[in-house]
Amino acid sequence: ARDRVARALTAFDREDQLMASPLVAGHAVDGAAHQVMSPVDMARQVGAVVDASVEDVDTAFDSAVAAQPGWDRRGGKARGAILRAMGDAMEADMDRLLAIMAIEAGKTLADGIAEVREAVDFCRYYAAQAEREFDSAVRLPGPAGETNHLGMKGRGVFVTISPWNFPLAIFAGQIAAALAAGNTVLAKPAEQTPLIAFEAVRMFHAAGLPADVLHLLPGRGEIVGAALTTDPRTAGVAFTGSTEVARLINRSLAARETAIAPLVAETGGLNGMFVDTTALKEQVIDDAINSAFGSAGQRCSALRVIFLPEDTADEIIEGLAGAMDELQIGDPTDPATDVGPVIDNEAREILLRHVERMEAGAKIIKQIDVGDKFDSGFFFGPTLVELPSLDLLEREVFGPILHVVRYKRKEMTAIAAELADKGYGLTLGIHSRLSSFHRQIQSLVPAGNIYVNRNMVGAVVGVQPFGGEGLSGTGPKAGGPHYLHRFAGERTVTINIAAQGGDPEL
Ligand code: UN1
Repeated sequence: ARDRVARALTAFDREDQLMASPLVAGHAVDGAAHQVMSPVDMARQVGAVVDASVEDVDTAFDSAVAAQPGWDRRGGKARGAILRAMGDAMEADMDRLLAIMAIEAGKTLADGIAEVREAVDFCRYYAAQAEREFDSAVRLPGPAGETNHLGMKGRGVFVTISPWNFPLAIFAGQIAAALAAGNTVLAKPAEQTPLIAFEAVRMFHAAGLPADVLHLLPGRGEIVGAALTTDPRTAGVAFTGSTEVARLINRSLAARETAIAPLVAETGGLNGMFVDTTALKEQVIDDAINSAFGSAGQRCSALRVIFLPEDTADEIIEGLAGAMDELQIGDPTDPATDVGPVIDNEAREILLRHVERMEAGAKIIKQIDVGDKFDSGFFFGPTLVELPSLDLLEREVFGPILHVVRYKRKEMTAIAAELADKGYGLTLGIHSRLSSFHRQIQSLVPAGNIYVNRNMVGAVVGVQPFGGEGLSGTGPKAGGPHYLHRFAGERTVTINIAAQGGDPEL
């Protein structure tokens, strides 16, 4: 794999530049391009992107509205076949996708491989569901003299707005779900990662998706995102990103005088891991390091606060600090690298300010020095902070910072309740050999995904459906059996069979 990625990177180096632009009904829109920079090497321009204009959004809507009934009528099997072809294409072109994500998003090779697999899994999972559930209505029991059938169809034009931290898996996953359910799609990628998105949309079209069924609209949230979510033609929005932006989208949708549209939102988390004295310490350390610092902590599922019992806290903290020394930080295209850069300067500034604030009220136990890498790319040393209380942590901190809180046995319930009060509910880790402890923590802390005696990131499509509650999102869970239903309209058809001379099915 290493050689193949190296070849893909070399091929990539030779290209003058990668370009991304709006793709409206298959046409790459021309315009003034601005630079896409790499988080790995600040001096390096990776490519350029032309942002969509409000007129492009309008044209894309016209085209997608016209194409939707035909796409829906094709049926689940035909739609599934195209999604499967897309999955196969991504699998076959994995090296190129890894290379683009490493340079544009700073993804390590291990993370990139997992991400391409996840994107492929999403396509196949939703394809299978479309094939199974969308071509026939379910007959329901009812009174004699009539038949009742429940069927599903697309809602119309779905808007997808995706994050830079999973610029392929979540981008393609949202699109695949909306398409599988019979919608046409207007997709807005994150501002930081238009290049991989452009590549993915071209691959969807090459896999047989008609050009008017999926449109790409890169650009800023304030302009393109706002145009997409205020438009009366939007039948629904799938969004992954911050809680604040999910609220804005909700308001935009609600302010329209057209159809009341669903929002499928997957937002932030303030994820905790609760450890008791029966936990296996080596396992705790391994899982905490992986969950907090993997992907440079840039996952909504990542561990942010570990709660340690006072009897074993010192030993575990020492183990965590030791394990942090072993982390390889640097070039994401080097297979030995564990932690790449954070996405951009703004992201790093927020982390730096957070640590400054922590220096006042908390104790910085350890911060890895990234040396001169700090000046070449947006690297940020993994940091371990001990908090006197949870009061200092109000919201999600998106990066490689792990907070520790020590607790006395009799304070445990109160501390868990304090975490619950923050209002998030995404992932939760529990390390203990007592099932009574598992049950107690689960009853105290809201979470959509609970991981017991293991790490808490990397939910597998179809196996660990993923999504949160409260400030963390609306559900239903991505990669789970109910997700597609939120993208679909249900239709109940009741027929008075006496009036047409008998049950047509008998
Ligand atoms: C996100 O980080 O935006 O389980 C969500 C996981 C991933 C998280 C994706 N599914 O780690």
